[in-house]
Amino acid sequence: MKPNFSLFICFVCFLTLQQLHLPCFAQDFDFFYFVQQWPGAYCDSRQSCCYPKTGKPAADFGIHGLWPNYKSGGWPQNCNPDSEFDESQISDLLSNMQTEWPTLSCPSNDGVKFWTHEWTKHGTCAESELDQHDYFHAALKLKQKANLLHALSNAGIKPNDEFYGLREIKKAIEEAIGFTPGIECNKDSSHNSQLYQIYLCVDTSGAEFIECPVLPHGRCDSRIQFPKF
Ligand code: U2P
Repeated sequence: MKPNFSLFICFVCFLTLQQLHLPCFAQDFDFFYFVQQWPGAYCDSRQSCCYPKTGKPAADFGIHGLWPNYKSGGWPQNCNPDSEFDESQISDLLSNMQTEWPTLSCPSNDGVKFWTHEWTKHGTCAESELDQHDYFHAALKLKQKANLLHALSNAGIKPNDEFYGLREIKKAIEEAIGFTPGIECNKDSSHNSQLYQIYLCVDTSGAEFIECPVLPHGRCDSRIQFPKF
């Protein structure tokens, strides 16, 4: 009797989802990581770096991605193989994408490969909240709102190859944005720990910064280098 009843409930749920036109792949998530990378650290490491076809990016943080995440730690990925990256949906954003979300991978390219990867792996897991245009637009707006380089330079922290306290860097960003960031480091060829990526947490609408439910493990020393670019 009981198993049949569960089956019936499942069937009713399925019919309701169909009525609401909710896709069956709809996957929930708890918050976004908005991740920005410092090009000086990407290039000054063991991995190779190539400037985009449009030329050397500005000495500023570049967007890496807007990643749906779970409070428990993990994250969904590659949620909808049928949803392809479509440049025509973001044609009004492309010139901003080139300056704010530049690719640094080799061989040199125009960025479409990077944006396709980010959409396919991460963006498709947020489609219940943001369509493709909204997703990329949200990331561009967050970059402007965070203005990380300004927050750091206001506190005297500049990309000049000097070393700064990890706590000092976190404090400068917290004072400017109101929330504690996650900091990820990598190593240069002399094994110096350097500022590589900054993680800010964002609500599921993609518009508001929030306190991070969980912070990534950053692999940083207590003093880290802010390399020139
Ligand atoms: O950390 C290495 C790579 O794992 C992916 N990552 C990491 C943390 C997280 O919360 N979500 C996530 O996707 C990133 O992969 P990418 O988007 O670059 O392919 C990250 O670079």
